[in-house]
Amino acid sequence: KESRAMKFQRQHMDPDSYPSNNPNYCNQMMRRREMTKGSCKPVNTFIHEPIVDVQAVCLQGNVTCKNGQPNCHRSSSSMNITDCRLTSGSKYPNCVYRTSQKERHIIVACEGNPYVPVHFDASV
Ligand code: CPA
Repeated sequence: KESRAMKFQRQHMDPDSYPSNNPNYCNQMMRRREMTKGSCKPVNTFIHEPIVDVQAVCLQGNVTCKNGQPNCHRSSSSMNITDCRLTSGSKYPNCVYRTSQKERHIIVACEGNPYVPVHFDASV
């Protein structure tokens, strides 16, 4: 079974593709990473940094998560990310996304032992 840590990696990690200016990146990746099955996931962020650097965020500044839980962490450095947002006219099963490259601090929720990312909370 897929663990929550593995699910985070499937949904949010893409270390090997450097933010390209491919306007179809989100359309392709949201489908390839299985976020367009059953419904179109409305918002999703991909992180283009080494996995070790993203795991290390769990040891960085502690912040409150959007849901009020205390287990969120803000990266001390900004990271290369791609923000994928479902376009307003998009109708399942045709999930159409807007792709935007950004350099932001990321906020992730961490859990477990080892204490690793399990949820992407926000980019700031
Ligand atoms: P995901 O990381 O799979 O916010 C809803 C989804 O949208 C969320 O999915 C992340 C994504 N998103 C994004 N980029 C943004 C904004 C949103 O990618 N800029 O969440 C995994 C699971 O974690 C969900 O079932 C909800 C759960 N969760 C929420 N808060 C949590 C917490 N503090 N600790 C553990 N799990 C939490």
